[in-house]
Amino acid sequence: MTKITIYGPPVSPFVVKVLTAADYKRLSYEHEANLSVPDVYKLSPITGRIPVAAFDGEMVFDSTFISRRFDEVQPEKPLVSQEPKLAAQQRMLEDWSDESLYWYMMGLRWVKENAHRTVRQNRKFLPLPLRPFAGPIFRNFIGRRTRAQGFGRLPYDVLVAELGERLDDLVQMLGNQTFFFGNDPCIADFAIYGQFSTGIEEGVTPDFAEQVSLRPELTGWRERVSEATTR
Ligand SMILES: N[C@@H](CCC(=O)N[C@@H](CS)C(=O)NCC(=O)O)C(=O)O
Repeated sequence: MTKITIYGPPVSPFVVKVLTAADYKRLSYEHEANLSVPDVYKLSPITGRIPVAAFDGEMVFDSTFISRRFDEVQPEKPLVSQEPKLAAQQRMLEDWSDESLYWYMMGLRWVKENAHRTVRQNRKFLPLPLRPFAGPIFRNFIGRRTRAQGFGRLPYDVLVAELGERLDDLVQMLGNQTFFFGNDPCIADFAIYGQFSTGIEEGVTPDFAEQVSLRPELTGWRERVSEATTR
């Protein structure tokens, strides 16, 4: 059996994505959640991002590559359908969640209404001597990325309204299905679930949490993913 260790704190949506995917597949793994910023660069020198996971000591970076590896080491309960067209749709929705929904959530983490909470939440990841400077460090190295990407430049009410419209799109896509692509969850469910977790937990982005809570179809779906991954 492959020995798997997943590295990264569950404050990251991508860490939650791989943890829930592994739980759904009933994979056994170790989870190393307590990493400092320098640890991240040591463990993940190619991207400098978490999650990373060790498979029998071989390091794999990026939540998408890690999840693919899960299906290789254990094909049961596949994260992507065997049917090519369905698989393409699942990967596209996963990618939309990782590369687009993520930025709505990040944009809201760094608006002036929420940035102080984001800094407070992340201060613990800095080495002790740097913690007094957590505000400028995180605003400069992470917060400014939302401006570079573009969503960080949108007026607050526009960003919230656009997020609401994307959530309405998700409600439409879900329809009356149990999960986004039928009776079983797939990698797209876990990717969106991860973004929702970061957006809702720990009270950092109450605006994100409110937009989800206004849509009972999505809160119901979230509960079903949680049930499918509880061990
Ligand atoms: N595409 C990557 C994204 C990973 C990512 O952006 N991780 C963030 C945490 S949410 C990170 O490691 N940030 C640390 C940094 O930017 O220095 C994946 O799917 O794993």
